[in-house]
Amino acid sequence: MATIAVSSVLDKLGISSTRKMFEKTGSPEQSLRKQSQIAAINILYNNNKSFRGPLGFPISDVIFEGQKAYRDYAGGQLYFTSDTPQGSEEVTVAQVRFVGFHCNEESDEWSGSDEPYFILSVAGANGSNTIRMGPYSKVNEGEHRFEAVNIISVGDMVTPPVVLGIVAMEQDQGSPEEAEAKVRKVFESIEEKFDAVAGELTGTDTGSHVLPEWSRDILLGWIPEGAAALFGMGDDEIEKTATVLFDNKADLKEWKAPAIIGKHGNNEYNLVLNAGRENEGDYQCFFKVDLFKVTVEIVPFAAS
Ligand SMILES: [Ca+2]
Ligand SMILES: [Ca+2]
Ligand SMILES: [Ca+2]
Repeated sequence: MATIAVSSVLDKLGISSTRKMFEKTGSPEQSLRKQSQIAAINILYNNNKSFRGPLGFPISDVIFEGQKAYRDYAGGQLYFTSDTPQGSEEVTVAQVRFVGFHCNEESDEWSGSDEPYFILSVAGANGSNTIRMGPYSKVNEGEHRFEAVNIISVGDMVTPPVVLGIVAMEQDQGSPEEAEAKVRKVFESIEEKFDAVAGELTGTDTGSHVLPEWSRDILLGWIPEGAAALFGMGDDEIEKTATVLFDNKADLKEWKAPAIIGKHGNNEYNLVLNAGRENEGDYQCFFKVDLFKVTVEIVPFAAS
């Protein structure tokens, strides 16, 4: 029977009473064995950097099935098979690829064509990356450009859900490098904010979303910050948008990426996002978003 020495859990929590352990788990479970298992799973989660690590946010409470106890996370699972909790060796990570754009409408400035560029960022609870595509020269209404560039790749080990941010700009006299650096900095500050709250995570909310409300605020809060950072940059801003991907608990349980919509050039896409503003141009951006399973080493329970 999977069980755990209560004393080892109390030791690791630095407390001496089981009543305190019950308070810490916040679970209504009455069984001391089950309470110890919940506490041990939480300890193992923290050993693995809680939501800043490969497991990401919890998508279930601790579930008891016969002698088994486990908790599902966006990235993987922590469970008991013997007397110490263990982690799944495979975790789920997200990949987001930009496959190009279509110009629905040019700006109304004097030149005969536009020079759009796209600053693309992906941020999750445990990582972020920002790239810039363009400026593309001489873009006219009705034209396509084809790309196949990952914003985050499997190797970046970013656990879903993620936020995909698009800052679409049109170059005139400004510096795309500078704009990119400013957006990158805004996204790096998201990670700093996450670091500041890591370790305070308790319990789960019960909705269908994976992202707790406070994390959603942090992940989407970059839009006003980005607006301030990019103000007066010399290039025209077309639009800033943010989309949350893989935030549905059911999708992560079934490990499901969106269905393929079609091909842009030679590359499949399963996500189309629009970026446009009246008189500044209008673009459709094409993406392929995926979930992959990768092997990871879970820091063991005994490590703390
Ligand atoms: Ca034109
Ligand atoms: Ca221009
Ligand atoms: Ca312009």
